[in-house]
Amino acid sequence: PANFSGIWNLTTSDNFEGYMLALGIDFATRKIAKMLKPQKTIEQDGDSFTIRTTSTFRNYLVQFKVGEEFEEDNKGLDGRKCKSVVSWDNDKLVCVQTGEKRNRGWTNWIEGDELYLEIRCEDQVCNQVYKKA
Ligand code: RET
Repeated sequence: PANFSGIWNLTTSDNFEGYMLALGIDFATRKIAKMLKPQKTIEQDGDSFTIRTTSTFRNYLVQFKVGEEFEEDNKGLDGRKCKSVVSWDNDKLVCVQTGEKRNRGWTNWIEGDELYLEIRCEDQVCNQVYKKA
């Protein structure tokens, strides 16, 4: 399958505000968060992943093995706990985050030197593009 390892810098982000609203993120946090240009640092060892989202404001860490359900606490985001599981859909990484929020999850894939990330919550979809550093 695909190799996501590397450092990726945000270039474009569409409807991050809608996604944050769906998560119930407060106004002050949204104002700061939408100005950020986060960086993703991905370490992939076969089906084991460490994905670090870092910014000047707040960081988020998620670690998982494809196909193994894990508890995700979403600390620093909305703080809700989810039972999450990531699977391969061809060369796309698809995460389903089961919890209080309906239709919550994300999909990650690579095209050339760009990383695409679609993040979903309820009826909101945010699309981001990251460029390889
Ligand atoms: C930041 C800043 C504080 C507010 C919010 C954030 C959102 C982080 C998100 C991370 C998603 C990570 C994923 C990793 C797997 O590929 C930037 C920490 C709301 C949405 C999907």
